[in-house]
Amino acid sequence: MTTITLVQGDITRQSVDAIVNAANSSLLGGGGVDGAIHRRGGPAILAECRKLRASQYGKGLATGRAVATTAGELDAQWVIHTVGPVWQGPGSDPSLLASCYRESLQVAAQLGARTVAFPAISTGVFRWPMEEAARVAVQTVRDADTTVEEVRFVLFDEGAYEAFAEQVR
Ligand code: AR6
Repeated sequence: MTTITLVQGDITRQSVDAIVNAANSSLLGGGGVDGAIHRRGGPAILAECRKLRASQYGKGLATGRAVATTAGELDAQWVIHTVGPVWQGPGSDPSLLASCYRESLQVAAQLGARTVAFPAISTGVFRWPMEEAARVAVQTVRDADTTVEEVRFVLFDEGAYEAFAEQVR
């Protein structure tokens, strides 16, 4: 049984086995959580991302998929990079967003991670409405059959925290 916990704060300050990054398909960094993770984690993360691009991810990481690297100087063993879908307006298909959570948990379990921190994937630059994203995130984690013991959602601001709290109640 996976325990879901909620924290308001900065995901790069968490002590967990794996930190999930809301990346883009290039795997080569960006703004938001992605920028923060690379800044605090240091150059080792980008070095591994470049190796992934030079080997099995020559075309980048597809939306909804996940892949792990070192966590560099973060207080974690791994960063799991996943690419959320961009919001296309009302009626957007949530299945690729659900896939991000499911695949990240699969990668985490394969690595032996017991504690995993997630940001609210796709709710920043990719514009997914927070309430909808929170519903998909919490439901997908609840439905996952995983050996991961704790999923910690790390929400940057109070609005995000409240949206997730609404789903966990
Ligand atoms: N800790 C926790 N949450 C954070 C942090 C942080 N340090 N910083 C931002 N957030 P975003 P996306 C929240 O834009 O929408 C990047 O450029 C933020 O408030 O990071 O999936 C990538 O390279 C928001 O609620 O990710 C991609 O190009 C949530 O994290 C693109 O953005 C996600 O916002 C991905 O967009």
